[in-house]
Amino acid sequence: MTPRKIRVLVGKPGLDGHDRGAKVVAAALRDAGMEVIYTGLHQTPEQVVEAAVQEDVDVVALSILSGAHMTLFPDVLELMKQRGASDRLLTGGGIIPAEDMETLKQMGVGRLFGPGSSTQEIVHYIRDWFGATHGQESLAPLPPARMAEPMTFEPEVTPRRVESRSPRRSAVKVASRRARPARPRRKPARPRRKPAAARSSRPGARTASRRPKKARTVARRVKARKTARRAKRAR
Ligand code: B12
Repeated sequence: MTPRKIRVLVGKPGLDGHDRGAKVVAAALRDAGMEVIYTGLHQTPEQVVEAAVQEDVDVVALSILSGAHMTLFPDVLELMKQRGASDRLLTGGGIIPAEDMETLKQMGVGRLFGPGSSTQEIVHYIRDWFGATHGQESLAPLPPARMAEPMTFEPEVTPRRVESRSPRRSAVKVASRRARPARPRRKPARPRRKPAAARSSRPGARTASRRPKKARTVARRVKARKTARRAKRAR
């Protein structure tokens, strides 16, 4: 038999919205040379099994973090039997207690993986099952490991050493600061204007010039009105 790609359906059955694990596992299986179909969120067991039959996959891999694994795995397993797909592997992972993993295994479900499982372990488990079921000659070699992309972005938070001003606190503490591009240097400030009193040689200019312009105009008008009233009375 000629080697061929392993076909995997990654399914998210039920109301579970945790899709990070499913996407991480799907990406790891794809990087290991498998053909991966991801169903997306909120699928019924019927939809998952229908997609598996239509796509003729070797492996049905479910991700369940909602706690509904004891209903969803047996439902999918039963539907796979009904659709003549019981020779395919049903595996998966998520938040599944060890005793539930054991019970599901007794029912015919494959190995299940909990939080923190290595994706390489998952890849090897599926490859081992495929090799054992279809013969080692049907197993395509693993593609070369993908090199990690070099980091091209600036870290958002950079440590900064801050001198503490308080003698009671430790002399130096480490604070974090958002990394910002360096600000352009400010222009040197213009020399401040001399106060009006210093500029003017007129006596009394100091008090007058200190008042705001509007106040000065009002004061002048009041004075003029008073003088006019006095002149009227004198007449
Ligand atoms: C991130 C997170 C969220 C995010 C989800 C973001 C997203 N898009 O995925 C948000 C904030 C949305 C969220 C919401 C909720 N969450 Co939440 N969440 C988590 C948290 C902290 C981490 C999950 C995660 O992404 N891990 C990282 C991935 C890479 O790991 P993983 O999914 O576990 O996948 C690994 C394995 O499980 C396994 N695996 C998983 N899937 C598959 C599939 C296959 C095919 C295979 C082979 C292996 C495999 O391999 C993966 C690699 O190691 C967990 C706690 C925890 N430590 O697990 C709680 C947790 C899953 N959440 C929980 C809960 C209760 C909720 C909410 C109901 C809270 C609420 N009351 O609103 C909601 C439900 C939202 C919904 N619509 O379903 C509970 C679930 C309890 C349970 N089932 O018994 C947990 C366990 C927290 C807790 N300790 O109580 N959550």
